Amino acid sequence: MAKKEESVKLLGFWISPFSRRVEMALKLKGVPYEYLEEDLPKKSTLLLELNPIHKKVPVLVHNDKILSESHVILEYIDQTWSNNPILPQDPYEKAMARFWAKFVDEQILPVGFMSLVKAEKGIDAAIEEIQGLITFLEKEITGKDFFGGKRIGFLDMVAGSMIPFCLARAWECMRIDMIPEETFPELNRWINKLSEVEIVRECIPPKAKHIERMNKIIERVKSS
Ligand SMILES: N[C@@H](CCC(=O)N[C@@H](CS)C(=O)NCC(=O)O)C(=O)O
Repeated sequence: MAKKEESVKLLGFWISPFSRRVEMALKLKGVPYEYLEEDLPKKSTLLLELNPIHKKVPVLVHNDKILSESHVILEYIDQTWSNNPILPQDPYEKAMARFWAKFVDEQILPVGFMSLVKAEKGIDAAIEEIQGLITFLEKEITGKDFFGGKRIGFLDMVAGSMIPFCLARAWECMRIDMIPEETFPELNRWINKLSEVEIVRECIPPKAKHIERMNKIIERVKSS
């Protein structure tokens, strides 16, 4: 828990999966924090001052320390508040959690959104490519409750904020069943379990409002 004199502030944006995962971590640790909502694509002067390099949310301000980039922030939170560990202790498992988290953000996200919406090689080719990537996660979750084992951890926060509660909503707008139960039974089981976790439920964007905003973003990307 945060000590009394500590100040923890999070600059975020409601539909940002990167912000959502940081909130999950703070809630899991029971750290009190002040949430400052950005209004993207407009950016506050505060955001530009705190994150002049990337100019993106999330930004965590812990007392006089400023952190950006969600994976870095999650690791910082995990090491600063040691209760309810987020990353595995075992060095190999820790490295693997980081590896798969990068895979989600750097490979699944661009193909699962931009390439799909643009569909330059056709929609079927884009779906096949995304499902090929998702198959790796299906194998990874097989036999486990969560990626983190019995409880949610680093990869659950990264993949959970990104896949079921962000990309899947874009796929729904496009009427695509990207993760059908028959093909991805283990991932569907994981998504159902994740949806029951209190802190996850508290952090995911309200669905109807999210879908409405996603439709607008998709239209903007299509016409760009
Ligand atoms: N790699 C960053 C990505 C953060 C990110 O892309 N944030 C988006 C919101 S979802 C943002 O602030 N975008 C503003 C912009 O690109 O100008 C992280 O893990 O935190």
